[in-house]
Amino acid sequence: MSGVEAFLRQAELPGNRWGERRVDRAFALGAARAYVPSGGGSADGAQIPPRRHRTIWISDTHLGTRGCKAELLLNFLEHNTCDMLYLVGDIVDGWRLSRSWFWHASHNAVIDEILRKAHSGTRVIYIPGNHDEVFRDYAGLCLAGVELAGDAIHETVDGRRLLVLHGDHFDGIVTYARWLAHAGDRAYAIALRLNDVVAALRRRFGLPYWSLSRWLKDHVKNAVEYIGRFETAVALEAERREVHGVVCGHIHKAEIRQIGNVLYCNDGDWVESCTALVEDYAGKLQIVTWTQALPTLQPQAAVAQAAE
Ligand SMILES: [Mn+2]
Repeated sequence: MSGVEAFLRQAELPGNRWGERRVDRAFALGAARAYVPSGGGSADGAQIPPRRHRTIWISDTHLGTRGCKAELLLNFLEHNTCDMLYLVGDIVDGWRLSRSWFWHASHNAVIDEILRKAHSGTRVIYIPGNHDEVFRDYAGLCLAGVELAGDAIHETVDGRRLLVLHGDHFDGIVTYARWLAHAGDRAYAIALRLNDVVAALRRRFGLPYWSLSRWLKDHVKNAVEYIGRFETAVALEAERREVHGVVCGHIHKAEIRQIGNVLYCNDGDWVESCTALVEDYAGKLQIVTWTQALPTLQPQAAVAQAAE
């Protein structure tokens, strides 16, 4: 039994069909790497030193659903190291409706890579979201080297205190146009499927990845309003907790901006925008969009982007 199986069995997840879909890690990694166009054989990362960060935050990976960009996520995790890794909720999804449970070899590889980080010195803190709320019952425990928490206070290297939480608790306050901004709604699922069609077409024509659903969020008035209200609600909570800033996920919209006295950070997602929030050793916070960072690993992709 692998570490991750032990991890999940311990949690006694309903509808866990892990055993049926088990594949060995070598195959999983091979399949995942085959997805990324190799661009001169550099995609295996052998010659590329990983980028070092003090802290990485990722959320809304939605492993267990078709929408998860697990291959890109695995590639990101393999090329980026950190002292602390925060998993800010909605990491695994889909087990409540077993019909929609989708588990690919690359999804296993992502979990294995996270556990590998945990076992080789990275402190991994998992703050469950609404799609993986089953783990909320285990807050305070450490499973397979991963610390579970309801929320957390992160201190940056320059001494700022950041409240880290998923963000779904603010849904009750914010009720505008969730259909687009909230993962799990039917319209959102349709937008994501359309997104994949667009992505496949663009790949066919050698164009870089571009997210339709992200574009909609930026341009549809209701969604823009919803996102604004969500961000304000989260910032108010941070102010109430007397911290310098907040890191959350949930709405699949990466952002770093000042809201009043609070630095609002959202690490985005891995179903459409493929983003992470990172802190360097000077305390500088930054959003990494892995679909843009990839061309530096892949010369061919970089050419395609330049030609657009
Ligand atoms: Mn969520």
